[in-house]
Amino acid sequence: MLTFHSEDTKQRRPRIELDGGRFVTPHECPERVDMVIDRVRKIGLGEIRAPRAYGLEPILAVHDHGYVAFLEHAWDEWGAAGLEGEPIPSIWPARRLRGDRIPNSIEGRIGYYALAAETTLCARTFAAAQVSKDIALSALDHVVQTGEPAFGLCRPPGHHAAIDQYGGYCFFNNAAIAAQRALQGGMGKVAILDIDFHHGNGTQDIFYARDDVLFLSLHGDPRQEFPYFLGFADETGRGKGEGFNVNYPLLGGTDYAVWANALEDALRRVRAYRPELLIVSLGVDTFELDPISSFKLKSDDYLDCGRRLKALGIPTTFLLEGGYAVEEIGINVVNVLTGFEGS
Ligand code: OKP
Ligand code: ZN
Repeated sequence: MLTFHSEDTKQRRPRIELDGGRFVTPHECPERVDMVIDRVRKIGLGEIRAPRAYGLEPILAVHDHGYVAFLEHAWDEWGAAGLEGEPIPSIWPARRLRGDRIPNSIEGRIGYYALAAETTLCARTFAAAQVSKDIALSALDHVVQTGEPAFGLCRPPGHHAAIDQYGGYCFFNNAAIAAQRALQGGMGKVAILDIDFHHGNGTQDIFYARDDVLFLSLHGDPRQEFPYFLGFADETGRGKGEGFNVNYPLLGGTDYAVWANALEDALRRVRAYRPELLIVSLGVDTFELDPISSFKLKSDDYLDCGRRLKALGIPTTFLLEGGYAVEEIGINVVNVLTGFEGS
């Protein structure tokens, strides 16, 4: 299987993450990419290719223009306002505040466009997020052109990025941008299966009222886990999107037997939908040793997961989302891919 990769994703190196009342070294770090690409090389998964540049247009096909412009300039504006450190929000349009007014001040606007505060902006965030999207689109194009699977080693991840909100380490929704391009290229139906530990609230947001993208997500129950305010089982879509959004909230401690049961239900629904393309939002923070998650998957379970995905027989694009057990992220991600390849 081809891997699409660029060292330029590592240009984003935030120094702080707000985690439970203290600032820690960010979990979503550039070393994650090194570990995955090392493993791809070590086991000889296949050729590693650089992405091509697609520009802003495919981003603007799913994200709000003002949001994208905000991300482009936020770092410079923060500094120009005399603010120090990394841009981080401190106020939001919470209930009964005006959510329909966009402030001029950078401190106001960052709260308007952020959905959470753990993720700081830093120099080159916009550049890295663009490269991440280029990796996703390059992988997508390869799958569309050849029918062969491909892996996009995306970083930063994308699935929390909503139409006009960033957070949860995500800025541009790589999976959604890829799905939208596939549809614009003439496909009728695309399925996005999100197996990251966290609910893909951004992907759900973008396609919630549409029937041309089936979105399914297996994740930690939002009563217990980030993003807390979306990802419940009763969110099934709106309008003509009714029935095309499927959430599987699972309790902390979930092991592979329980998780695979939910996966099989999701795969049954994918089959019934008969998509021309499957995009897998591939997070491996379901791993038992993940530092911020609470599922109990083991490294060998990812091989089995890959085999089950392969059994669908649908052209498949894998895009990296989360996974923060840095020592094992390469093994776990590549296990899904080798399981898929049947090796
Ligand atoms: C991004 B992705 C831990 C809180 C978790 C943010 C999680 C973002 C996950 N104390 N905060 O992997 O889905
Ligand atoms: Zn996650």
